[in-house]
Amino acid sequence: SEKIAVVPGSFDPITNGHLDIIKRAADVFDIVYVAVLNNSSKKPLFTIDERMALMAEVTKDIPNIRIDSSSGLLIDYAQSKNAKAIVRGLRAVSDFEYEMQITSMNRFLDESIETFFIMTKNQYAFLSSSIVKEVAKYGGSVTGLVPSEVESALLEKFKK
Ligand code: COD
Repeated sequence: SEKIAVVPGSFDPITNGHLDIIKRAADVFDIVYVAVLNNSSKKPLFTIDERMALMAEVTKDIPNIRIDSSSGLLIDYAQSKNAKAIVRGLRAVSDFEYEMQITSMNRFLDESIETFFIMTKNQYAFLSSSIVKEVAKYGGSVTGLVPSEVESALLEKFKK
């Protein structure tokens, strides 16, 4: 049967680090749902629709990827898609504590859905949406850190 995975995140906006994780997940699983979700502890810059549109644009050449969103719990979403796996990316040690918390909570809610971690490539180890937004906000260049579509969207957002 088809192996289905969900790659969840805020993706506000998608960076090359996220994109790398998504591509690597799509190499392993038959179908990958990229779920653009709200993280209640973050205040988003882009709306869910804007984030989904950017995500669709930069993944359009990968046939087994589906872009989606949900306003509820990740685990309910994963169940609704019949997913066997949740895939997360890991950067530095700093991600570890937080990822452990989410993973054990999701396992408590449904222990049949396994969480897998893909370790970031060295060049993306210190890359985050927040740092990209910070630099773009003050007019710095983020070329090479995000897809060009995202770079344009950031320029547009911060245009005075
Ligand atoms: N290299 C590799 N991986 C990276 C990089 C990078 N440079 N940057 C980020 N990542 C990884 C992150 O570690 C994460 O795995 C993924 O990419 C997405 O990152 P973010 O920051 O966009 O997403 P988060 O961490 O804000 O996502 C949190 C969720 C939205 C998944 C979470 O809040 C959630 O599940 N919300 C829905 C409600 C819910 O179910 N809550 C209970 C969860 S216990």
